Amino acid sequence: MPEPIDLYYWPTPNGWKIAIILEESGLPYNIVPVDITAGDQYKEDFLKISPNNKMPAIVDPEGPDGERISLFESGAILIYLAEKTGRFLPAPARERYTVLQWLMFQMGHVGPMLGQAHHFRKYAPEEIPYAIDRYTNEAARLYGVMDRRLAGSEYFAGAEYTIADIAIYPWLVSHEDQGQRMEDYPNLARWYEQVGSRPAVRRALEVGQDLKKPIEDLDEAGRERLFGRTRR
Ligand SMILES: N[C@@H](CCC(=O)N[C@@H](CS)C(=O)NCC(=O)O)C(=O)O
Repeated sequence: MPEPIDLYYWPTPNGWKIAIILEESGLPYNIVPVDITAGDQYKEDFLKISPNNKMPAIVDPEGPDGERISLFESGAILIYLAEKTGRFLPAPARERYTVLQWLMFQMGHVGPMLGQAHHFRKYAPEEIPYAIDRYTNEAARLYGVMDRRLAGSEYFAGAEYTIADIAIYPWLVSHEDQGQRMEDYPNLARWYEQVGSRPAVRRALEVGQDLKKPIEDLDEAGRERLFGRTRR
């Protein structure tokens, strides 16, 4: 049995990605909570692992050379765990690049833009119509791109479920908060249902739910730590 991986985690879409691949692959892991509402992401020991002060991050005592390895950025962690387990990232070059292409699409667009849509629609202290329109429109454009891709493909990278699906799914869980209706995107809705009914995905979305504090309940200091101008 391999040694457990430490998953530095808070129950958010980027955290869920790694919980999903760990649940799918059956690798043993420990949760190390990083309460991003309490400022844990700025603690010195965490910054040594994740210098951009974001979770998720992992520490695997058994890296590729048998030595301890730490990694931040969920896309890199997904690639690492897929290569470690030999699952969810096919080896043949053409298939592999197709997966990486959709994974990068998630990292560069789906995560950042849907995150902004959610933020300006739900958490911004004042209503800014320009920002709400800009990011809601961008969210709709991205949902359209995904819907068209899934019209001709069972999963994002083809016939197989891969780390591209694992990366994208968690970001669509809050589609209503991004101003989107799943019924407007029938191919995406079919995929969303299919991926969301996988037992490992359902288990992963429950990981650390007991830790979660609704952002609406944060006090002024907590909001400042998460969204404010003085963040370092
Ligand atoms: N590109 C990063 C984004 C990670 C990220 O944005 N994490 C957020 C929570 S979803 C976080 O840790 N926020 C804390 C902060 O910004 O201080 C990844 O995919 O790992």
